[in-house]
Parts: sequence; C-alpha cells; structure tokens
Amino acid sequence: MKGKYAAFFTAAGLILSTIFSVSGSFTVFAEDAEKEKTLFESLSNYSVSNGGNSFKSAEETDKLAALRAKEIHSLEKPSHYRPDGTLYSTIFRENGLLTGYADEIMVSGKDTDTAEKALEKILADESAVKHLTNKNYEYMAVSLDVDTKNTNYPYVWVVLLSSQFSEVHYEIGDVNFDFSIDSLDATAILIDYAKALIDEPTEIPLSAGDFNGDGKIDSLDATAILIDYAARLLD
Ligand SMILES: [Ca+2]
Ligand SMILES: [Ca+2]
Repeated sequence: MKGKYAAFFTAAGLILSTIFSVSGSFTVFAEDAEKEKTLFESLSNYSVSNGGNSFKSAEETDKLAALRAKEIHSLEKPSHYRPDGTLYSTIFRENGLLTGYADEIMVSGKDTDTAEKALEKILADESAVKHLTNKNYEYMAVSLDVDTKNTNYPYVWVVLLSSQFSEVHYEIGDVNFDFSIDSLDATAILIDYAKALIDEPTEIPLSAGDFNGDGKIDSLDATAILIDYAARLLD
C-alpha cells in the first residue's frame, strides 16, 4: 500500500477560524469542520460517478485522519512517514483498528485553504484518483489541520481510505500483530532495528515495539521479549 502522491503547493492566503468545540485533546474549528465535510462529499460523489463506492465515515477513522494531519505538521516537511519513521498505515494498528486495505492522500501547502482547492489538487493526481475509485475502500476520513505558524505549509489535508475495520487490542511487544509475544516478534524487532541503523524506513511503531519502555526500539527489546517468552515457556 503505497502513498507517494504527496502534493505541495505555494501561494498565499490565511484564514482565521473560530473555535467551535473541544473534545479530548482535539480542537475543532467550525469552519474547518465544514470544509472537511465539503471535501468528503465531493470525493465521495466523485467516486460514485466513476464506479467507486459511496464512502462511509466513522468516528474511529476520523480520529486517525486528525492525528495524521497533526503528525504531518510536526515534521519538517510533509511525509507519509510518521514521526517514528513508520509508514502512515501503522496508525491503524497503533490505535487498535485492524483493516485489510488503507491508503492516505495528502495535500499540503500555502494556498490549499479551501475544500475546492484541495479537491482540484487531489483530482489532478492520477494515483489518488485510482485509489478513490478502488472498491476495496469503504470508509473515508477527511481532516484539515491549520497551523498558521508554519509558513511553508499552513494547510494540511489528510484523506484516509480504508476497508472494513475491526477493533483489536495488541499488547506491547506483539509487533507482528498475531496476538502472541514470542521469538517471531524478537526477530521482527531485530530486522527493523537493522533497517533503522542504515536509515531504511522501519515498519514497527514505537508504541508496539518498545517492549522495555526506554523510548526506542533496539536489540534490548528483542532480548527482553526472548527472556520473557523463555520464562513463560518454563512456567
Ligand atoms: Ca506476535
Ligand atoms: Ca526499547
């Protein structure tokens, strides 16, 4: 599942939004919520008109899109890779959602302040359009994050597409998500750690692989998992 169709644009125009409501750690701007709704409907209509699904929305995936938009703003430049170095799709597992297919469309820049402008950029992107009409995707979540202090890209739009999902709970250490913590997880951690050492993209989110809780994933986590696993075998 690739998502390499990032689009970055320049121009000018900032909009001040009014604070609408605050739920949990999210500040929702009324004006932004309207824009998200507009883009959601436009993309869903586009999909239906071109043989794709009429998208459903879900609170669970809406939350993930909002998280991703914030994450993108925390980076030096927009990326489908998360701050922990893993691809966007790990946000599903990390938040206890299991889904067969997922994709992320991202639009960011100085001029993408309206749903219409975001739509135009998305529809100009062939691979984004291909994903929009892919029948594997049933759910769509749209999030706009505005950070006026970010002069390079104050506007970040994230469109998360996913298939049917179910809620799951993974224990820390179960990095291959098979509901068991064993030598397979230790091996996966070592492979991921080796990739990190040579600056290759990693696959295990920190939330899943930091078994010893020291804030990083390395061979110590693999060792700790093996010791824990061996102790359980001997019990
Ligand atoms: Ca496992
Ligand atoms: Ca660790």
